[in-house]
Amino acid sequence: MSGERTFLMLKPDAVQRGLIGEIIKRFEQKGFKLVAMKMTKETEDHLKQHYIDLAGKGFYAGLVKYMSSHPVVAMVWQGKGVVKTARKMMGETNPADSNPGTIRGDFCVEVGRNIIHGSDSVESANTEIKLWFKESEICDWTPSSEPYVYE
Ligand code: IDP
Ligand code: MG
Repeated sequence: MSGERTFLMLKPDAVQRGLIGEIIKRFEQKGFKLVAMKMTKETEDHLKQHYIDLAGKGFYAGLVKYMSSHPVVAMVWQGKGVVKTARKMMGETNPADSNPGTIRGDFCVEVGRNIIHGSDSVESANTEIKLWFKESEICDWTPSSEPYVYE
């Protein structure tokens, strides 16, 4: 089975709106494997680092403030093609452009309240996983369903 991993985060809006279970369910039912998860409230510095690529954007300061002011659910998911497929399952950055059936298409309206973060490449996934989790927090396990998800 693939060792590819992605970093997914349920943003404050997902937590406050009671959507944690609904969103996790989709990745679980797809067949991806949850290997790390924690509810956490991180510092502004941590979120600045997480969103460093957006540092030049007008919304950067507000985004960092929002994301560091409330708890989020940080997760690592593993599976074949999980980085790209998770992004497809999430929908577009702007919920208005997201198809029904995607997470952002089904559960949110505005770009600043788009409920979920997902790494956009394997490289950024590796960087983000290192930023959010210690190696000891990541659980290497084999689901009994594995032969029924992968041939
Ligand atoms: P992504 O989350 O789909 O990868 P990015 O372009 O990486 O999108 O932007 C990161 C986050 O910044 C978005 O998920 C959204 O919360 C926020 N964001 C992006 N563009 C805007 C904007 O135009 N206004 C407000 N917030 C934005
Ligand atoms: Mg992004």
